[in-house]
Amino acid sequence: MMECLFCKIVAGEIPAARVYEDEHAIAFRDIDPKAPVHVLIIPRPHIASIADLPDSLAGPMLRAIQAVAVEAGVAESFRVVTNHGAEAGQSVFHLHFHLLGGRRMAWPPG
Ligand code: DGP
Repeated sequence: MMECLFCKIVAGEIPAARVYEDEHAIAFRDIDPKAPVHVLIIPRPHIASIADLPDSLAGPMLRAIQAVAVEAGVAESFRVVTNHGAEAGQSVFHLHFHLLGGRRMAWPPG
């Protein structure tokens, strides 16, 4: 899936401000941040969305999110969002979890 933008970031072909990586996942700052902390956590393999996430990666992705929250200094309070499908707001079709923090969050999201 080398036409995939986030696959290219995983491969290092497109630069990104990486803040975390392990054997399963990488995390980097969102190019258009919606909060003081806005990091995207993505699996290394190409997985289109959460609907295709295999059991073998579900736990590791959540652990990566926890680790990024600690490293970003927002472990006390943060929000995790993933959009599945264009109607829900997904624009990049490589699974990513938005980790947002550093400000008060409103509910419900738009
Ligand atoms: P979503 O709309 O849920 O699919 O979120 C996609 C996010 O990806 C959006 O918040 C902007 C971010 N994004 C798109 N292109 C790039 C890029 O080239 N670099 C980085 N760091 N983020 C990107």
